[in-house]
Amino acid sequence: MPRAAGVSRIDRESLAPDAWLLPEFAADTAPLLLAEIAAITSTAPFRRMSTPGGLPMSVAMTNCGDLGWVSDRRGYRYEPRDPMSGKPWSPMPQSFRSLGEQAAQAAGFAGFVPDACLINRYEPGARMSLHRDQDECDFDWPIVSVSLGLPAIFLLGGHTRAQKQRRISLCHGDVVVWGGDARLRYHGVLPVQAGDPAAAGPQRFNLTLRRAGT
Ligand code: MD3
Ligand code: FE
Repeated sequence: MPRAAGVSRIDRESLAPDAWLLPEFAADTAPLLLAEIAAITSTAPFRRMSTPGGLPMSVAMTNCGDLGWVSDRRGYRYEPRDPMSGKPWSPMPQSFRSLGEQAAQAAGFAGFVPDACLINRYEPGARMSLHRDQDECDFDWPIVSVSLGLPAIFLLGGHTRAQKQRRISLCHGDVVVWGGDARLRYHGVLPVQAGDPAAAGPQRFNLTLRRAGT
């Protein structure tokens, strides 16, 4: 539900050292972000990539920017071209880049310029198991994540897989910045439940703005 004009709310909340939730930071630009996702996926459609073990992931993915994250039998890595078409990924839209820069700035990470954006699509039932993001060149840069559409319960773990996870709900327009000490924490997403399609249709999208190259 949109917030009434003039009604203030907390503008950032610490989730862990160096991890900041910016509630509804992307709410106003969400329609533009969704239009950009539609344009990107007209040439680089969402697809369910396989894990190195050969199982299809439940989350469908695509990318934009200079580099895109891919997974297949050969492993996880960043590639400058979409393996489905052999063509370079679409350039990162200005709206994605400036959202990433502004969110990082608001969380205290000045100078962040993303060069890669992984776009995840969760249909009801899709989930992401516990993992770390460790395929980027330099873990000194933060990752900015943007949630759109259906809400999800995010699992924030520790620095070992065994550490207990906190559950955090992420809603349409919420942005989280993961830097410094939080950058290599384990994390995952519980199965997304069906819900109100008003914001972005019967699905959840997540953008992760990253600096993957040097
Ligand atoms: C915590 N995506 O694409 S975003 C991913 O909602 C990924 O689609 C989830 O995990 C999603 O890799 C979660 C939140 C996120 C992203 C990167 C992180 C949390 C993170 C890096 C370090 C710690
Ligand atoms: Fe991740």
